[in-house]
Amino acid sequence: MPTVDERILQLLREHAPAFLSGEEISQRLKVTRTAVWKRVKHLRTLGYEIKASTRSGYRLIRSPDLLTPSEIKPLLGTKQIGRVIHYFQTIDSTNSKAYQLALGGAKEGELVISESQEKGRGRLGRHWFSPPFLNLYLSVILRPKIPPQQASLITLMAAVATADAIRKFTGLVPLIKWPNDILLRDRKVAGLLNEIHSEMDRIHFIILGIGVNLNVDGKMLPKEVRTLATSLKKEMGQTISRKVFIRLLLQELEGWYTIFLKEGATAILDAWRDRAQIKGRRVKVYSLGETLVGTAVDVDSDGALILETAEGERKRVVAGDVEYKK
Ligand code: BT5
Repeated sequence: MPTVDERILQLLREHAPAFLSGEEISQRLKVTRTAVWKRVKHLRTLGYEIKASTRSGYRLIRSPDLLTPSEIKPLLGTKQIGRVIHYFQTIDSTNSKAYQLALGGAKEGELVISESQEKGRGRLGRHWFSPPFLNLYLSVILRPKIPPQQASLITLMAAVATADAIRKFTGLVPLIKWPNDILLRDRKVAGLLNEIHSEMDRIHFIILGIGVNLNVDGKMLPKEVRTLATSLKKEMGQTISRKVFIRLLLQELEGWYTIFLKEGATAILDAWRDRAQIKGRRVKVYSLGETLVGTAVDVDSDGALILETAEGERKRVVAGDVEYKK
C-alpha cells in the first residue's frame, strides 16, 4: 500500500510540469489540505523540489536521487525482479531482512533495498561498509527450481550480471575475482553475498545480496578498506545516478537469470570465464584455515575453483579468498 507521500508524488508526477491544486490532492487522497501541506514540507526535507502557490497549488520541479519505490518502480522495466520493493532508509542488513521475508513466504523477485546498512555483511562474518545515500545495497529473493548443488551457479550468474551492468554504465571493463568480487583497476567496486535456504534435494530460496560502491569517496572508507576499494564515481570522475544504475543492474540480473533457467550452467560458466580471465593466473588461496599457492586452471560446474600446485597436484576449492600474485 503506497504511503500518503508516495501518492502525493504520484499525483504531482502525473501533472508535471503543470500545477495541481491542494484541494484536488486532498479530495483524491481523502486527507485535509493542511495534511497535504505538511507532507509537502516533509517531502522538501527529503530533497524534493516542490513549488507551492496559493492560487495554483503544487508543482514538482525536481526529485532527489532516492531509491524509494515511487522513484524507481516506474523506471525498472523488469518483469519480475523488483516488481515488489521493500524499501528502508536504514536497516541492519538487506540480506537478513530478505531472508526473514522469504521465510514468511515472499515471492520470487521481491527486492529489499536500503539507503544504508548498520550491519552490512560480507562473507564469513565480515563487515560491508554501507554509508547512507551514496551506494547500492540490495537483496533479491529467488526461488529457482534447481538442485542445491547448482546454487553456486547463481552466485556466478549474479557476478556476471553485476559486471555487465558496470561495463554498460561506465564503458570500463571490470574483472570478476573468484568467487564474488567485482574489480575495477584491481580495486573492489562491488561484492556479492548469496545465502541459501534448502533441503538435501530442494532449494527453498536464495538471497542474492549485492553491494555496489557508486558515489562513496575514498576518504569516507575506513583505512583498511580504502586502498583496496573504489567507486564508479572515482573511476568516472562524476557523480553517479543511483536510479539509472539500479535500473541497469536489475535488468542485467533478470536477463542473466532467464538465460540460466533456459540454457543452464554452460552459458553462465562461459560468461563467467570470459569476465574473470582466471586461467593461468598465479594465485594464493586462503580456504578453511589452509593456504594454497598455485596456478588457477578453471572453475567447475559447481562454481568451485580448480588450481594446480607447483607439485602438479590439482586442488578443488569450494570457499575462500583469493589473492592474485604478480
Ligand atoms: C563481500 O564479502 O564482498 C560481500 C558484500 C555484500 C554486501 C551486500 S550489500 C547488500 C547485501 N546485504 C548485506 O548485508 N550484504 C550484501 P567479502 O568477500 O567477505 O568482502 C568483505 C571485505 O570487503 C571486507 O572485509 C572489507 O575488506 C571489504 N569491504 C568492506 N566494505 C567495502 C566496500 N564498501 N567497498 C569495498 N570493499 C569493502
